Amino acid sequence: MRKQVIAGNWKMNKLMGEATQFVDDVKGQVPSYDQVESVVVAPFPYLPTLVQQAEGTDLKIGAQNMHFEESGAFTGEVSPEMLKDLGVTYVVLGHSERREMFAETDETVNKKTHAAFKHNLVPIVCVGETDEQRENGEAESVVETQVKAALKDLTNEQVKDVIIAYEPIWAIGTGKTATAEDANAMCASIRKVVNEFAGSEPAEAIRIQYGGSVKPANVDELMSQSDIDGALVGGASLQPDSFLSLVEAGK
Ligand code: G2H
Repeated sequence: MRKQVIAGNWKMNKLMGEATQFVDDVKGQVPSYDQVESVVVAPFPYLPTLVQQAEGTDLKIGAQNMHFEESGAFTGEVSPEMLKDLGVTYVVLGHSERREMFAETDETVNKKTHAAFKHNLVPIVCVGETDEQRENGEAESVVETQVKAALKDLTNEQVKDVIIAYEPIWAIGTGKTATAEDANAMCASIRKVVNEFAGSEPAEAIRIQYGGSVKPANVDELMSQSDIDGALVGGASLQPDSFLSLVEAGK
């Protein structure tokens, strides 16, 4: 039985006061970590404060990106060790917005995934096809290429601990959600790719989230699918009540 992971990706939203208020509001109300992993994925400046606020609760804190190098002349970047040092638990890698706007590639996503394991951070690796690729019948092959590239040269034990977030780009922030059946079909196809790539044990263990306009109204149906093990949620994760309904659906 795979434990669901519900992560709220705040993207570039909220000021410090709003961020801390949010964590105060939800930290005592999220389900037990044994039942579901509830994660707030916050902007870098808020991470140290939010980690301290959430300490000892069932709420975990994640980052939205990081560099793969340990340290050095990389102006504006944040290293894996810096995140670990702050007590961050999860890191989102290769979100489509970073692939599209900040030149993230399959190769950098793979390097970052290795770096995450080196520093005991749980990687949430995002994959997904564009509208055009789906219309051309290429969705599965595009996602297969991204998954194989991200997992390249990981050990099977590491593959088990990766979280993949399947986010069809046409469903992100658009209000369009993949049907639960379509989302599940792609998550099942990703699991098949992992099976071919690393064997049945990692394929059964790896968690695959769906992301793209997930909200309280559709989360139950999505989470009840056989191959969907959680959600990466943007817009609907910004309000405490909405975030709490989403994490409840992961139980
Ligand atoms: C996809 C998702 C969060 P939203 O980017 O990663 O955003 O739920 O707003 O579509």
